[in-house]
Amino acid sequence: MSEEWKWIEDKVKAGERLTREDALRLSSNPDLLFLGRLAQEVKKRKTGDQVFFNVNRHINLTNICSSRCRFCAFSCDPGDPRAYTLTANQAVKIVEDALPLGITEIHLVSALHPDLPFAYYLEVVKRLKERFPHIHLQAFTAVEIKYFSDISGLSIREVLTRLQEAGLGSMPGGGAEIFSPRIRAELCPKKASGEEWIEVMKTVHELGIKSNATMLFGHIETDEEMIDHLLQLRQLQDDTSGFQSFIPLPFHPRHTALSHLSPPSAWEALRVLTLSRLILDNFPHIKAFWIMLGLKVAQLSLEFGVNDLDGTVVEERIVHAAGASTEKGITKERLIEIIRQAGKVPVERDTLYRIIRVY
Ligand code: V47
Repeated sequence: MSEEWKWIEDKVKAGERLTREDALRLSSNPDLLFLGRLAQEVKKRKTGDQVFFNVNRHINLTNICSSRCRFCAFSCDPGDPRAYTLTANQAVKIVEDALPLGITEIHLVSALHPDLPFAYYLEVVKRLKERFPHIHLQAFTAVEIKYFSDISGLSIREVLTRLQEAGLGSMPGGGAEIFSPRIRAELCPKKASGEEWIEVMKTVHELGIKSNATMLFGHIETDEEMIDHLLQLRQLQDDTSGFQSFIPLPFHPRHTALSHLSPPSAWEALRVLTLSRLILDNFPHIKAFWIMLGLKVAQLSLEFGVNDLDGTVVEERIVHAAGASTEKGITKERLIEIIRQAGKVPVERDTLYRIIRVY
């Protein structure tokens, strides 16, 4: 690497925090292998050669959604032939069927359903926890929590406390998209703003609930908007330390209102993963959601700052509605093989990153 970029190498080696200006400068560097080496250095410092994975089952309770974000091909209006809503019994049955896989986590998200009351979500959580007390329930995005507050008239804190009492263990990082008001006005004007997402997460962390954070990239965002998204997350993490992992999600345009856009390339995905690892110095884990990245890019990402692979999943609906051609799930054995092939040490974890087994 030329002298021009030595400053960043020095900063990363010294463990110094990147400024907004540093991040912007770095985002203009097209040398992906250089970025990857830097990100890998940060990752090694945090978790060595270990790569975490978990055995989980994703469940989407309904696809009927009043938000109808332009990037989403999964949601639909009531009355649409694709519309479905699971009963609590059906959700229980789905988990029962997944028990032989040895799942330790249920990843449960819903949509902004126009008619279902908050009591429905509480009931599902309660039933799942009663029936499967040993399985961790990671449920509902910050956007949904804000919506539950709106429809129930309860405060955000009260909504969270009731869900916690019913059995919620932690929260996924969805609904963050890109915090920029320009992007949200363009893509998802009907749901919680970036500021509201951050406010909800602040309360989540204050209550001692751990969460993840995501970013949807590869649509109409600029590098500046992406970096500001990362910096807002870094600031909140400084304040609360409540985030466990960060998951950049590559946009899949098929069947969405943005189907004229090309999906982000492998190069772009790896670039975003490396920048995330370098900027989010206070996040313990950067996670590759292989379902959206594709297994091949997800495996390569283990050389570009990623230390966590999600997961067995079993059934995924959101990006498969948007044309994803990946499998909907994967076996634990295959995840282990993929990590080993990349020269890393597979570590099965639970949702709170406690080690279950090192392979
Ligand atoms: O918020 C929606 C994204 C998210 C599309 O926290 C799309 O561990 C690509 O957040 N193309 C939901 N992405 C999924 C999510 C998630 C996934 C895995 C792990 C975790 C975690 C969280 O999916 C939404 C949105 O950003 N999304 N439509 C699309 N067409």
